[in-house]
Amino acid sequence: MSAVADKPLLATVLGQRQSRPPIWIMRQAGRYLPEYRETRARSKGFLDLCYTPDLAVEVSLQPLARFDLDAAILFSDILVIPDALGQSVRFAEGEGPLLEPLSVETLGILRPERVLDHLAPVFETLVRLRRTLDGSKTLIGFCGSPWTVATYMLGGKGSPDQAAARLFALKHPQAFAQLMDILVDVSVDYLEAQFIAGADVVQLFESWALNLDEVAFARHVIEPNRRIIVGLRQRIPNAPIIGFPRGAAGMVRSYVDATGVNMVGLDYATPLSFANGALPADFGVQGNLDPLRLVVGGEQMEQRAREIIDGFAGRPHVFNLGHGIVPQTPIENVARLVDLVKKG
Ligand code: 1CP
Repeated sequence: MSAVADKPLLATVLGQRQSRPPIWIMRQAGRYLPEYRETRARSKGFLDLCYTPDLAVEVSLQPLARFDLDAAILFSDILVIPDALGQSVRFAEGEGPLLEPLSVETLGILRPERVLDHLAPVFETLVRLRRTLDGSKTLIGFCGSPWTVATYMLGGKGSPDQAAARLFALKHPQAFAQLMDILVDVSVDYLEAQFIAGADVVQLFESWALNLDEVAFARHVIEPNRRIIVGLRQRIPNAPIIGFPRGAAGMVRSYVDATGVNMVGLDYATPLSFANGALPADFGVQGNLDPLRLVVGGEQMEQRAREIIDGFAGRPHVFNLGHGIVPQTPIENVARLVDLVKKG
């Protein structure tokens, strides 16, 4: 980790308020950029892109070549973990990910001991990014949180209600706990290795923290994220961590208090007044513009972006979307948003 003071985004995650919020954009490298599609076409497939440092570095830096963003995020995916564990993971062109769903009987195929070796190219990508990046830019590593990764491992693909994982957790609590233990342990190793390779901060993507009752939320979201953070900080003291529990709603304060994240990412359905009321006055937030406002641009985007900046002006704030940027986003709208956030 290099000097915090030189990196406005890292400093904000660590609790320092800035006169203008720093900005990065979730899923900033990817399909809305023609240069990404060009690099993707040169690869042998999406996972090959993630595991080829030359290409992954190129793709990670593409958004920073166009826009004055304050951070680069490692180009990879949350599903490299099931792949590294030995589960079959495919990314069909133009579709989402497809996994061979796990069952109680097939849990035993998972091989935690091979994860770090399998993911060595990801660490190499971070080492090279660290060397290349300007000193003012924050380098973000990440992993999927255990519940979110488990929804794909059990359901085989993204689903609107995560029913496969919710049913599995209710019907087979012991097998489910075993799976979560594996994911917690490998995530600690994986994130530790990302810091050693040069990440300044990591984000825990809990993209499917929706649709859980409070008991399940405490058990499947709060507790595993807390265990990852405790485990990680035993190895990397004070490791800077952003948690993004999408859909946490009324559970956001419990999540923040129990997990120990430095900053919480808010989805776009979270009202600014609710967040300000629920969170401690000096606690940092990231977010939370609706990605579809970025598709439409103009006043629909600008007015809301200003409301968000004003709404969180009293606390550390990293500007971001409230979920990932979508492929149909016009590039000129991204340029305008970055300009507005940085200059007003
Ligand atoms: O065909 C292609 O080129 C693949 C499209 C793509 C890309 C560009 C996928 C498949 N993943 C990614 C990159 C990615 N994914 C990054 C890289 C860096 C960046 O942010 O720029 C990151 C951080 C992710 C994280 C990720 N993958 C999440 C969490 C964030 C979120 O958006 O909720 C999730 C849920 C995934 C799974 C995944 N991988 C890819 C897709 C299309 C999906 C979502 C599938 C679904 O709908 O459930």
